[in-house]
Amino acid sequence: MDNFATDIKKYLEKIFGNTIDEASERQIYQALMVITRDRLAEKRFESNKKLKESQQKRVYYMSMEFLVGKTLRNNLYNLGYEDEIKHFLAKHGFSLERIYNIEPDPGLGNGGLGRLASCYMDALTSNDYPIMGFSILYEFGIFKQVISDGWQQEYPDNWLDLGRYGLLYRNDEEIEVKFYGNTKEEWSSEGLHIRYEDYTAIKAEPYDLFISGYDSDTVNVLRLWKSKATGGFNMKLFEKGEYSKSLESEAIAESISKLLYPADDNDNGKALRIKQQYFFTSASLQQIVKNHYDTYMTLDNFAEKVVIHINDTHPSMCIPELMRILMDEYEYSWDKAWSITTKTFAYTNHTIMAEALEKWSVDLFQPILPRIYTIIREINNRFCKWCNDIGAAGELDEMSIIHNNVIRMANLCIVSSYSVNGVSMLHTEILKKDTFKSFNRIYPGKFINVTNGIAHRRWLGQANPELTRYLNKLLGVDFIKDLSSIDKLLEYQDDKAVLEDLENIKNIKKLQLAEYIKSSTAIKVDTNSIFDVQIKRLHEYKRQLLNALHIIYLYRMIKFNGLKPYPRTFIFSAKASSGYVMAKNIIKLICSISEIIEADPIVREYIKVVFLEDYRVSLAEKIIPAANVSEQISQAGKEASGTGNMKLMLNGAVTLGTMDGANVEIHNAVGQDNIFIFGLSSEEVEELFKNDYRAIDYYNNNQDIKETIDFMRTLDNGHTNFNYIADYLVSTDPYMCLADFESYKNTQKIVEDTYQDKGKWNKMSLVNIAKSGIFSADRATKEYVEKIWKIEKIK
Ligand code: 475
Repeated sequence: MDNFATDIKKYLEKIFGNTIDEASERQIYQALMVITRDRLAEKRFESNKKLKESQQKRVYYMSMEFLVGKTLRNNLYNLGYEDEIKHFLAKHGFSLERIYNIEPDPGLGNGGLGRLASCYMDALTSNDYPIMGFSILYEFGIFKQVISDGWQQEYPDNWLDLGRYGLLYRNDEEIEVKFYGNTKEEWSSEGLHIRYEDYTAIKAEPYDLFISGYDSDTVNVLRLWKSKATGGFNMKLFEKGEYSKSLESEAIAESISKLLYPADDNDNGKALRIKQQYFFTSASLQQIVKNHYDTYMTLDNFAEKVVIHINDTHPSMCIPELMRILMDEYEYSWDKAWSITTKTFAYTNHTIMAEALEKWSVDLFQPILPRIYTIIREINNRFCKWCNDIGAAGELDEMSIIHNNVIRMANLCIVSSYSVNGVSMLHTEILKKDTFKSFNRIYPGKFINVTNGIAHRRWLGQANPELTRYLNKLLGVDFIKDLSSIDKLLEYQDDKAVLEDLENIKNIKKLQLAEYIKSSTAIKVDTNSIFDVQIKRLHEYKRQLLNALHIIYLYRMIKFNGLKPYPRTFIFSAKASSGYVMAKNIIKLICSISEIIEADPIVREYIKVVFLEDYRVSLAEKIIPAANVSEQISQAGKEASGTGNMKLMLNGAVTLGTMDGANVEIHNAVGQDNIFIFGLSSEEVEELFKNDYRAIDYYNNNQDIKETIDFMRTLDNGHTNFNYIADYLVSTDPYMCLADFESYKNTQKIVEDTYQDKGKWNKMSLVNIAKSGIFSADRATKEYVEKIWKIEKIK
């Protein structure tokens, strides 16, 4: 550590010509980022050496998104340097906390799927497993959200400006990726050869982000590819005097890694998205195959040494790409290549929403990736033939990979992977019984469940140091190392002093959040009120609208019916995909309610609504420890798992939710008495849907719903009214907010009453913390290791 301090001083002298006492915070930040990165690079060298020597099996985790969150705190925490650096900097008048704030959130993801990938990288590294992540170095991550007059506006997130110091450019490992052109089949005495001509080559430049582990010697790598035009600009065009055209093609090449698509459902039909997917999967596969070949001088044992995990279908072009490399570059026959391929890939599905299952039209796909297309077509032909042979031809409408001139990527993944998993018990059941039921019949045992988990070291250890310190002292077990030991807390469920201590810690976190709320929205909130939190992407199926409708109900009851509820602060934070009109309208509705309540001297004594802009990992880290109620109110059957629900529980919030996704397992863990469940079950939702859900009947038959919706129509602050949303709720809403309203409203009342019994509430909160062990990413990744990957720790 002495060294670390010396390194900081040296860096400041060398790069900025400053002593530490002359340095700016910005300079200290850069020094810390670079030195930490270099320390990790050294550790990486050692752990990689062991990995090479052991020749053990490795996992490559392919994901279009990794929502890594800030790295500096995480790395210093994991390396065990945090306290010493804090003191060293304090001696020179700097606050480490302020330095941490300089780092931008690397927003290389949209939401749950991307954050899950990062939680898993962290957990696997802490547990010494060999994993390497691959993704794209988006120049612009998820947009910055600014709320202006209640409307979401999107601004570019130029995270590399300050974020680049954590990256190491590996110019020695550049790779070329080819697009467009034509393939020619050539027969010779040695058999069929594919010649690929007139293609456009693009360079993939690798940038490595080191992933540290907690109290471990292992350092893993997340490799991010950046696209570059080959050779600057097109010399042929340049010589012909077509300067601007030559620059144009350069701009197109580099646009591939320009930005992250900001939709967490799927934007079908975008050529740039296809290029992004192929760009990063091809570069990664070429790298993986080369590494393997350099080590073993053969690819025959590829599947014994390599697992490639595909995080949803976005990286599914890995599959035909491996086939292409094996056949076109290493001269394997189809059958041999297929045998290797089908033993290499494992696929996780994260969604059953039909519109989010990726499909590409052949007309769009084929010209961009002609060779990859012919391989997919051949996989499909052989699959269809096999289905005929086994008597499953009748189900090909559901199962064929290419159907009505559309390529169904999930089907490609299922046919080609040795393992397919869902992300919660309920989700996996729905995959098996409904979404992919024919596949489940012809591939018995291929579908398995691995319930999601979260990196508790970040979401408790770092986000809530107050609670962590307290539990450490109280329990005397190292639950940061092993979260399952946190269940020792159950011994204190009737200990008044402990329950009060927990309440006091919650209040400290509420106070901190209240200060943040005041500074960012100017709204003053009462920390004695219930902090009721719904934070997640904005989606109709997640039903922020149901929450808003209930708030409007309360508003009306307080204003006109003398209702005096226990004070509550409803906290929302959510980004809407930029083209998602309804989602943006819902944000506007929530912001308008917030404004109307603030302007009402009576109502604002009881309820407040806060919409915090720019939801991101670092904001979640502020909100979650302060929450009393965790709103997980998706329509049953729609949320594959949820992971925010686990983070909130871990920090002592009590779930108010439907029987959906991992809520079901939270319910099983804490028991009926420590959770608030409401609403239709997923079977009941299905039933009602089949029998023609008629929202208007709920409006006509339920006085509260009628009055609330009528009142919603009168909420007209200036130029906006919400007739549009009211009409939707009483007519087409497929997520059936009205069907669950009565049950939600009643359960909200129970939440309110329970909260006032402080002893009871604190005990519920304690049980939630104590039972959160199974939701650790350590447990989840251990299941991947044992059930799917069959890998061992680095020796
Ligand atoms: C589920 N993102 C959560 C979480 O398993 C679940 C889709 C298309 C393009 C880009 N991003 C996406 C998702 O589908 C996604 O985030 N899914 C979420 O994955 C982790 O907990 O229920 O909605």
